[in-house]
This record gives sequence, structure tokens and C-alpha cells, in this order.
Amino acid sequence: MKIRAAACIACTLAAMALAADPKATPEEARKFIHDAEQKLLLLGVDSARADWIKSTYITDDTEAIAAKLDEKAIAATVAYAKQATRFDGLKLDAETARKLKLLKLSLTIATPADARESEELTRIVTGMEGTYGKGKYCPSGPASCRDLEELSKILAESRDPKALRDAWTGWHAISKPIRQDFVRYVDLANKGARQLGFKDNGAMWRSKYDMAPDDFSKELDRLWDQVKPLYLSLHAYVRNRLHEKYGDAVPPGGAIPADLLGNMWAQDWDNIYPLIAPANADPGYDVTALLKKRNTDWKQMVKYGEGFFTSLGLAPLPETFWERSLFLKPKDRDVVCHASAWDIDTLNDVRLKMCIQITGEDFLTVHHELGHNFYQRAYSKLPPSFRDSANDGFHEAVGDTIALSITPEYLVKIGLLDRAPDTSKDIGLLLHKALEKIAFLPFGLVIDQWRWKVFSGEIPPEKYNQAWWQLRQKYQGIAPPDPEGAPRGEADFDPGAKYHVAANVPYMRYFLADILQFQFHRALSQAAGCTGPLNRCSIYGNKEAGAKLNAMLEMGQSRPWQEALEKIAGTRQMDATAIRDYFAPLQKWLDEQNQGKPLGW
Ligand code: X8Z
Ligand code: ZN
Repeated sequence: MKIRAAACIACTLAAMALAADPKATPEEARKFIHDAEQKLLLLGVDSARADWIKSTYITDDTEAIAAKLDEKAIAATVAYAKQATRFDGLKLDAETARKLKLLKLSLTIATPADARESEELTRIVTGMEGTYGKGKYCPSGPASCRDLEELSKILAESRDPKALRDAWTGWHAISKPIRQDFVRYVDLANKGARQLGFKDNGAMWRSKYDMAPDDFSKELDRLWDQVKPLYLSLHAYVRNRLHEKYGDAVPPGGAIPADLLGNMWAQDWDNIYPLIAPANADPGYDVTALLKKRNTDWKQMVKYGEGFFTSLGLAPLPETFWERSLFLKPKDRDVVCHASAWDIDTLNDVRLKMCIQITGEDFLTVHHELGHNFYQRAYSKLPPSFRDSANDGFHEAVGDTIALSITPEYLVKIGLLDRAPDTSKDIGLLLHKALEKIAFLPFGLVIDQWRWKVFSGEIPPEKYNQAWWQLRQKYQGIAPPDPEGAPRGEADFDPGAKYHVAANVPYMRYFLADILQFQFHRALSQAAGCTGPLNRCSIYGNKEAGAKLNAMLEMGQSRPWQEALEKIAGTRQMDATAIRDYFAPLQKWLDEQNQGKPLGW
């Protein structure tokens, strides 16, 4: 018989001197979880406010205060999770049982019981994110400093191999000082997770999916196998084009250097679309240029995003969203520019934190972030324990689902584009989308494949970087930039140059979201009566699709995610056939282009 994740954790906890209390009653359990919810909500709001200030104004003081309040909230959660084992094995109503289960699974980091270690861990996590946020590359003194936004612009726009390598290497030096802290963080986070009954911190992360952690890993393998052919075709096509452009720096049967793909982490490749666009099927417009031509400002970008959600029948964002968010990078201080959507009080105080630039990429990111905010508002009426997404992949998928509806016809409707290209240009549109969504798939997998192995000890500190590049090669078929005599080594800490690694944010959610958003898009497009090709379906203004989406959003995490998926997509399984359907015409085209050329690396 398969033992479900939470039950198994409870057994371990029960075996650890925290045996279930034979005198405990269901009534006590209900009261216990109710009290815990109220107390943790208050602590959560305090820590969220401190985190907000720290992230929008990085100083030693804001970091120290945020770390302290985070520690308080985490330690209280850990204490409640341990106490909750009193009720293990007790027959409870479904709602109380789910709340208790979620309490034990709610943390992304568990502080160890030792007060000094608990303090040290939260301080380290806050500090690593701060180091990332302040990161700059200063090749020749303070006046030459460039931040991530400037370096990313070089990666996106330059075609000069030297400039690309320089920007890439410069950014990847910011994480060297994080390495030592990261080693300690791994130790302490594992300790905290073990005290909660998990094998290690990675196992704790894998336990959050309403299925046994090992089954979850198998699901990932299954999904990856479903989409891998598509990735291999795209990879081969891009490699051929880049070989034509850069010569033997891009070997015809090998891995692609990571600095030539238009993005600092080679996680999406749409910035090199102009380099590889099909000659006869280019749609003939570029969203960045359209936004600039209309003098779109940051507010209008966010209004476009909000307007999409309200067109579906969802309530507009509250006034406080506009008053309290951070929309632009301040000139006078360090902030964490990595975009995020906040839910300070889990009621109405939602915010966006983003350093908006007027580009097509940020146009999509705004929709991504607002997806989080509209989800947060939809589940705010539920009891505190259920105020989260069905699983974390759902949270990441909502805004992206909406962004899949940004079709040429939609751009015409909102006045950004004069005329939609006819469907003979669809290969160009699909290729552009594939550079975003298909290129991302193995990257979405690789980050936590690496971290899970780090937490389990399979990758020891002296192999951090080597193992990182082995996995990047294995899944993505990419390699470090041409080293010019200085290969990447263990003095580097390349994983830490990615925000989520430095900031302790699990990453598998984005892989799941990449699959789920196409399932959502297909189902909502059907609800909206769209019968054309999926890449031309937009649910803009469609109230039926909106109601279907909202019904899922309003469930929060009150039920296992399989039920939420069933509600919106009519199936209980994550399934890559939707993303494959979407890109089927492109796959055929890519395979024609790749005739006689090697696949893989
Ligand atoms: O981190 C994000 C969002 C915030 S949840 C901007 N994303 C991942 C990334 O940037 O690496 C969105 C796509 C993947
Ligand atoms: Zn997100």
C-alpha cells in the first residue's frame, strides 16, 4: 500500500518522542488549528511587511529586522507543526485534517530548534538574497558598475561574442561570496527539515504535491519525456542557426555556449529570435517596438495587465495596490529587482515589486505577476490555511495562461498593433513562443535537480559548480561560455547567480507551470468557444472562460491540486499533450529544417 506523503511525515514525527496523544479529541484539534492559523497570520503579516521594506530598500538594518521577524514566524510554524503531531491518527473532519497536513508542509525553510542556529539560518538566507540584489559588475572602478538589468540588456541585444562573454562572466562573479554561506545554509536547512521529520530540505520541498515524494519525481520524468522531442528539435534548429552566425564557437553536434542565447541564464531564448527567424514566416512586429512607438509607460503596462483580468469578470486591483507597489527601479538605493507579487495580509494588501522596463519581455512578466495577485485575491475569502494555490505550479501558471492569450488579434483590440498578420506567418509566432516556453522546460527542471542533490549530500560543496554544469549540459545541452583559458571552477558559484538559488525559492514550480499553463489555455479556449489553432485563441473579454478560471482560483489550496485541475481542465493529471498540441505545426517545421543535421549533444 502506498503511504501518502503527509501520513508518512506524521509517522516519522510520531516516532520522534512526539507520539500522538491518546487523550486528544477532534474538538481540541479544531481549536488548535484555529488558534495556530490566527497566530501565524499575525506573525506572517509582520514578517511580510519587514520583508517588503528590506526588498525595496536593502540595508544592513532592514536585513536584520526582516531576518528577525522571519525567524519568529518560521519558529512559530515549526513549533505548531511539532505540536500538531498530538492529533496524528485521530479521526478528524476533512477540513481540519487538511489544515493540519498543510501546516506541516507549509515551510520552504525550517529553522533548527537551537536558538543560535535558527538565528544564523534566517540571517544567512536574508543576506544571500541581499547580496544578489546588490550585485553589480564593475570592470574598472565604481563608475564602471553595471547592474543585472544593464548586463541583461547586453545579453539580449549584443551579437559581439566578446561583449557577451564579458557581461556573462561579470554577472556570474557576484555569487562567489555567496558560496560559503550557501554551504552553511544547506547544513542548517537540512537540520531544520530533519527535526520536522523529513529526510532533508529537498525531500521537504518534494512533499508538497498531494502525492508521495517519489511519485512526484516520477511525474517529472514522465512529463519531461513527453516534451523532450520538442526541445531536441528546437535545440538543434537554434544550434544550426547560431553555428552559421558564430562559427565553430557553436559546434554542430555539441552543447551551445550559455552566453549566446540572449538571456543571462539561457533560460529563455526569445531575445535571439531576430537571429533565427524564418525567412518567409516572420509575423513582422515586435512588442517592444510597438510599446515604444505608443510611448507606453509603466502604468499603462500594468493597466493592460489588469484590464485583461477584469475583462474576464474579475474585480479590479485595490487602490492600495497602486499606492504601495514598487514599479520602477529607484535611482538612489539598492532593491531586489527580481519581479515578485506580494500578498502582505492575505486579504487585500496585494502589491507588485518590479523594475519595469518598456519591453515585450516585461509586458509578459507584468501579466505573470498579476496572475499571482489575482489568485491571491480570489482565495482571500478562505480560512488562512487555504490561502495559497492548489500547488505552487498553479500559482506560477495563472498569469502565464493569460499571457498566452496575448495574440496578434488581442494586440489589435487594445490598440497596440494595426493589423494582425495572417496565419501564413504562424511559424514565426510559434517559433518566438517556443524560444520562450520550450527552451525553458529543461531549465525549469535543472535548478532543483541540482538543489535536491545538494540537500541530499549527493553533490558535496567541492563539486557544486562541476555538478551544476554537468546537469546544465545533460538537460539543456548548454555549456559555459568559451573560457578563453579560464574554465569555470569551484571558486565560482554559478548556481548562486540565479535569483531563486540565492533567495531560497524552490524552482520546480516553473517547470510545472510551463506544462500546466497550456492545459489551462486549451481548456479555457474551449470554454470560450475558440476552435482555431491554439496559438490564435485569446480568452480576452470572455466571461465563460473567466468564470471557469475563477472557480479554480477560489478553491485556493482547500482541496488537493488534482481536484483543482479537474475543475479547470477536466482531468486530474498534469499532461504535456496540450503544450505539444500547441506547438505541433512548429515541431513538423523544425524537423524539416533539421533534416540531415544531428539532434542532441
Ligand atoms: O521568477 C519568476 C517570476 C517571479 S515568480 C518573475 N520567474 C522565473 C524566473 O524568472 O526565473 C518567471 C519565469 C521563471
Ligand atoms: Zn511567479
